[in-house]
Amino acid sequence: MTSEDALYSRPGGSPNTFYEAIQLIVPTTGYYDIKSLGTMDTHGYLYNGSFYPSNPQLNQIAHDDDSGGNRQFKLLVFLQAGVPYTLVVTTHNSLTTGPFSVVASGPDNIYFSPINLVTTSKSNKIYLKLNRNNSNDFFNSKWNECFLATSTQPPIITSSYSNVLTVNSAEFDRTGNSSSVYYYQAYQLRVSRTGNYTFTSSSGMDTYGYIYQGNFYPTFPYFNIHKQDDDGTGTNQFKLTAELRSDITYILVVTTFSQATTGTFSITASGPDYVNLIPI
Ligand SMILES: [Ca+2]
Ligand SMILES: [Ca+2]
Repeated sequence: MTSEDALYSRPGGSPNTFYEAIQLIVPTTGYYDIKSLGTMDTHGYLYNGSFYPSNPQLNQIAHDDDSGGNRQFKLLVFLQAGVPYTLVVTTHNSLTTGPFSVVASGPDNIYFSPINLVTTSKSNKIYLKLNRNNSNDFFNSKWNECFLATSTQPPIITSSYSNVLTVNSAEFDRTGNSSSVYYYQAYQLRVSRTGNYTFTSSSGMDTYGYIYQGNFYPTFPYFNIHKQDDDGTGTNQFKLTAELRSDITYILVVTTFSQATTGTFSITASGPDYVNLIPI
């Protein structure tokens, strides 16, 4: 869900919620289970045929808010083979954006097709996991390929984190000389899927970023460095691209090029799965 998505007024709910409309069709008639995964509070609506944002109750046949647990929708619906339906994913609150996934199970594949996905970056945002056997542990089964009709790329999931460096922040001398003061914010960094991840800063400060593998020792700043970068974005902002393994804990350290610099910053992380950053 991004700010490029369309807005509408959710029935009985918040005005100005972003939504994604996804066309679906099944080759076999039967009960299908469709739910969202993510951290946003989602709603799911199913429509028989087309969805009209200006009249969102027309054609509606199912709606759910939180049956999937963790504020995720879960729709158990009886779908007729060969009949086009529209799944609308939106959020409980206004103007909410973030990544989400849709997973489905049933007696056969569900074929999804995005309706209002207009850019390639957006086409990577939703991915779907299907299980033909409808077994109880399908959430633990392997991810299939992206089922979005327009996507040939693996999913790219982006998350953002903001923070501030102040005179009360932790300090170290990133040059290792113990003679200078650089404020920093350290994060415990874990991923649940091994792969290449990119971390980019955005700030009025000239930032400097490090990824440490295992422990970070402020008095030995060169020890355990996995990646470091100063100006990889070309605008004084760091851009760290690194392969991260799911079985290793890393430390991301955000600091500055010059000494004793304070200010706000944000970090955008992208990769094949969610990135969990915990300030430490
Ligand atoms: Ca919900
Ligand atoms: Ca820099």
